[in-house]
Amino acid sequence: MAIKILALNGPNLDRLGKREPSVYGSQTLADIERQLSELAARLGVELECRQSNHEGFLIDWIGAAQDDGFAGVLINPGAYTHTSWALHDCIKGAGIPVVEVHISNPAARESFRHQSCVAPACIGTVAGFGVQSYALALQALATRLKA
Ligand code: CA2
Repeated sequence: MAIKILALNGPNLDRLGKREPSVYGSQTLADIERQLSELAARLGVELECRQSNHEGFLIDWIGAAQDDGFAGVLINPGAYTHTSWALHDCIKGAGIPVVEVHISNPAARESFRHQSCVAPACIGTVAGFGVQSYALALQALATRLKA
């Protein structure tokens, strides 16, 4: 059975490519998801991509991921990264590895972005490599799941 990975994007990431290209690049979320799906096929894993602006949807999806047959999760939680202990708790209880992804490097930005609520619950974080952060995170997670 193929390894299934769930790729989640949080609030405002549906607007990528439309604003702030100097920080987040000019690719849209659809571009990123297409490239990530192509990479997943090359890596021999199945990928499902979802986005929500609502914290509760992200929590529901992570909470159900293992029962839904996913072996791991990639998540860019957007600004919930810095506020959501609810996401932290659900990642802790997910039962499968979760990797945090960021396009920018939050540690090099405003001080309110320096804390990640989700990082302590994740197996790792990839940040600061532009949209390539997603590909690096997928490669790392797929390697971990195949090991
Ligand atoms: O660097 C990242 O990936 C972030 O998760 C992006 C979040 C930000 O709050 C985090 O600190 C770091 C924000 C995403 C908002 O993206 C927009 C893109 C275009 C237009 C408006 C927002």
